[in-house]
Amino acid sequence: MAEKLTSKGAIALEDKYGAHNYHPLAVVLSKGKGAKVWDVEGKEYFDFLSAYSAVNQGHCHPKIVGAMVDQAQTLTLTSRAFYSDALGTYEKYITEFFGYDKVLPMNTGAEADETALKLCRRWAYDVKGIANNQAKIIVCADNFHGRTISIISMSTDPESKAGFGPYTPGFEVIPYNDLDALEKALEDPNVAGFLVEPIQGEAGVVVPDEGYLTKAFAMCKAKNVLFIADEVQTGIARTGKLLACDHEGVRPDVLILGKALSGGAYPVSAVLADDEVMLTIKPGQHGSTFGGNPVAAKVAVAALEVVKEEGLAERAQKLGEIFRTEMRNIDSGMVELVRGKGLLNAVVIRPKGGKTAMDVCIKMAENGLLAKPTHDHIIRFAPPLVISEEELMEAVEVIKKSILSFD
Ligand code: IF1
Repeated sequence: MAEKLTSKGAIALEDKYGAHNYHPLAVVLSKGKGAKVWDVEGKEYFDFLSAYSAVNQGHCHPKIVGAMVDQAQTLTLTSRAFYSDALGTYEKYITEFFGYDKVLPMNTGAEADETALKLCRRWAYDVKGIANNQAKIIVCADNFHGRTISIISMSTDPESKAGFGPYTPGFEVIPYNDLDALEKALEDPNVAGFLVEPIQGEAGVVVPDEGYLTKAFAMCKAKNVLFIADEVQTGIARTGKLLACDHEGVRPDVLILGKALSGGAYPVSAVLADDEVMLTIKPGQHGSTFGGNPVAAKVAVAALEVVKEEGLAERAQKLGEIFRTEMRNIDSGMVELVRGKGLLNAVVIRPKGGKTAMDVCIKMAENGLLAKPTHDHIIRFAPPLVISEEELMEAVEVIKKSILSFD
């Protein structure tokens, strides 16, 4: 009988045999259910990262896992060389769910972003009539859209970008939440698209001014430029609406989804658009081995049904307001700023006595709550949207106790 793995043993294995492309918190998880996870020693935690907002429906949701297991025992993968009885049904469901003509199914968020970039360029040449290889796509400083070479070519974060050149051309970077900069950039007739996060997640849950998305969308339409929303992190009810763009009633020309599209059970991503954009990619011009596979199709339908059946957007809206109020009431100089929408929130930590956001996260882990800083002083708090109000208040007490322990 193999001896039970300890946290220490698990960390040693990853250190010796795994690439060092992450520096995880020293917590080794082995079980998850709803808003909670447990480490290998059986210690219980509230999960306030939700795998960067992929586990909105809660860990191991029975409906999603059930759909996955059923399909996995029936037919896992056919490739798109053939049809399957799961894909069309899923495509109908998701396009009606979000209100678009068509969906292009992929696996990871980065692949969906790359797919959106390719659709934008094809639309530029075949529909807008921009000269070949001249299409430009506007992006925002401090963006995060994934880790592929073309996506980091758009990045302004040295950590994500440095040392991976040469970079893909055709991107113009403007400041986020700056309509004058966007208006100026849109003067270029070769601009085909504007790719934007409705709330910048990795930048530290940066919420733009009210009306920014509406005005940006209108400016793009006035210049026949595609408004492309990356809702990989903000979508699927996370910010208190089905999509973060719904807070302003903006309907993106191209919608990018990932993460919680599967409830964290399986890599599922998607790009949604109407025919004028989507049909610019012809058979054989794009694809992926696993894109739209039967398991992904069934998992995504189940994950989206859970969002509706359990009213996750309304929950996120209500519990998010409670959370931000509680955070703002913490009587500590370390709480500099609280911001967010729905259950995508961040607390900016003012260092105290040399103690930083990371020290707060380590203390919270000791006290039974998992969260991680993004950049030096910002802690993102994003629990599964199925967290109960009672659990949320328990978690608030853990956060308070941890922060006040430094006072
Ligand atoms: C990491 C955070 C980072 C995303 C948006 C596309 C993708 C992501 C808005 C790509 C992915 C993940 C990636 C993960 C950490 C996490 C993240 F913002 F969520 F915190 F890195 F910035 N668009 N975000 O947030 O989706 O290919 O990962 O499925 O790379 O460390 P993916």
